[in-house]
Amino acid sequence: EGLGPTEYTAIKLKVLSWGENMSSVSSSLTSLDLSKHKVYLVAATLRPETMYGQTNCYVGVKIKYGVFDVGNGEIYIMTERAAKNYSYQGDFESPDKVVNLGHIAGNDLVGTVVNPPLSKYESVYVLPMENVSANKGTGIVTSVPSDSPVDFMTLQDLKRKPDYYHIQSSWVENYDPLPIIKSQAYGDLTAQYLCEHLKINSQKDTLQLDQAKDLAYKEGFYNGTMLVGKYAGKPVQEAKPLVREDLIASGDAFAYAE
Ligand code: A2H
Repeated sequence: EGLGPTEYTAIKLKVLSWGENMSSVSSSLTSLDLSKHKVYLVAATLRPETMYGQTNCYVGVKIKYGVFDVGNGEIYIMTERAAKNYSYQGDFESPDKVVNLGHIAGNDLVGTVVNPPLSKYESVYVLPMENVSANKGTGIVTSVPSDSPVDFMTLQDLKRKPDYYHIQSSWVENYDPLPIIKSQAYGDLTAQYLCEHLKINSQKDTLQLDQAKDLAYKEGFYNGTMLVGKYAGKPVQEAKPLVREDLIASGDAFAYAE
């Protein structure tokens, strides 16, 4: 990667209901009353302008997440590593303001329903992805299958083999990629175009997915136009920092660097 720190936008996906897998988790966490406590899965993104196209959220099933009371009346779920980094940033005067309430395995979060800010889909599912790294961002990825090739291929895998991935087909079948950005080269469903063009078959094709990621990112950034939202008609380059500022101002996101 580059020389400086990576400046992510941390997106807050509010937990609306826990999935069935949470029944195996310590009761102090599952009994957190979601009508009283504001609990969020926190996903790190480099493309805040794509949040209009969120269709689900991804976790690594084997990754260990922490549940953190961050002191402002909100509870964030992310890796312990990310919480530690975050505790030295933002509004915190001291890292001991962040209190670890317990741990959850990624697999326990699968099936949980969350609200993705700006998306047309108001409630989406937490789903398993093989390519989530525990050592990058928050360990949680919000899925934009219109513009992220790995998000698209993983969603395709889940739609094709729900039983194999231990998910219900109803968690994926009604969530199709949304056209949110268009470019001359790849149209308005960039990820699907590139996956078909490069003959990518599954989320396991990591080399081709890296290639598709680079192509999608460059074309989107330099030649993409927003199709939806407040900045519809504007170039992605212009919209990107504006959407980021809006998400932070509305309390739906915060800056996170590492
Ligand atoms: B991006 P970089 Cl639409 N493991 O957000 C694997 N991938 C992770 C991750 C983790 N722990 N944390 C974040 N990411 C993903 C949107 C998006 C992203 C689009 C297109 C491309 C894209 C929606 N998913 O990323 O290695 C997140 O997905 C490709 C640049 O730190 C995050 O931005 O450069 C990006 O990878 C961060 O990757």
